[in-house]
Amino acid sequence: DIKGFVFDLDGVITDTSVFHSQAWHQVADKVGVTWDDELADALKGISRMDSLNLILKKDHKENDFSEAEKEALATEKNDNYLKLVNQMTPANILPGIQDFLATVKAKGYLLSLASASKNSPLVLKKLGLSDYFPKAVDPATLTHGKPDPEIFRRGAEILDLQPGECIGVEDAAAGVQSINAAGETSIGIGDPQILSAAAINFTDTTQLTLANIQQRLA
Ligand code: G16
Ligand code: MG
Repeated sequence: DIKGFVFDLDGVITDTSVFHSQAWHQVADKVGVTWDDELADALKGISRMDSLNLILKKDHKENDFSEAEKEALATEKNDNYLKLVNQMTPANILPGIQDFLATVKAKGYLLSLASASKNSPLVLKKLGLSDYFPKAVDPATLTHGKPDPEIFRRGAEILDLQPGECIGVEDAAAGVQSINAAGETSIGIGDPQILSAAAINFTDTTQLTLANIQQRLA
């Protein structure tokens, strides 16, 4: 029986995946790496440093920067990102998400957060959703990022649930892989071709309802 939901944040609860992309795009331009949609998708769910390394690798620039220079580029991306986050309000919650959270909470399901983002507490606060997520995996404590199962496994653990009792909700291919490898039921929200590994595909957040989930699992 499903007893809990382990949520990704960026791209599922809110549209910050666009902000992450915008912030990285500026850094890519600066280092002379060509930006495209495929790169933007590959960065979803990937930690800050891993993202920078992926960007540099795309145009074979991974050896062109010292560790200190890479730290500076990652900080620059985060500064770009925080400028966008600081303008956020509850209007940035994706459609249907607030209703879904309220419904599952009222029905007694447990909720936890499995976001790779070190900015997730701030983002939840800007959205007014912190109270739904008293339990969150701290990404700073992880050994491996998505697609490794560690983050979603911990998302179940902090709820005292077995992975089989949890549904993980993701917008990134790396995140869906992490959910599946953790032994949870995966919901992928977004392009069904990119998220084909998900047990359940929804094209957008308005489809995320308990009725739709029950229908797809039946
Ligand atoms: C998110 C984003 C990624 C971002 C990562 C780290 O993961 O999808 O693009 O690189 O967090 O974010 P930060 O630089 O803020 O620590 P998720 O897991 O919430 O989708
Ligand atoms: Mg995401």
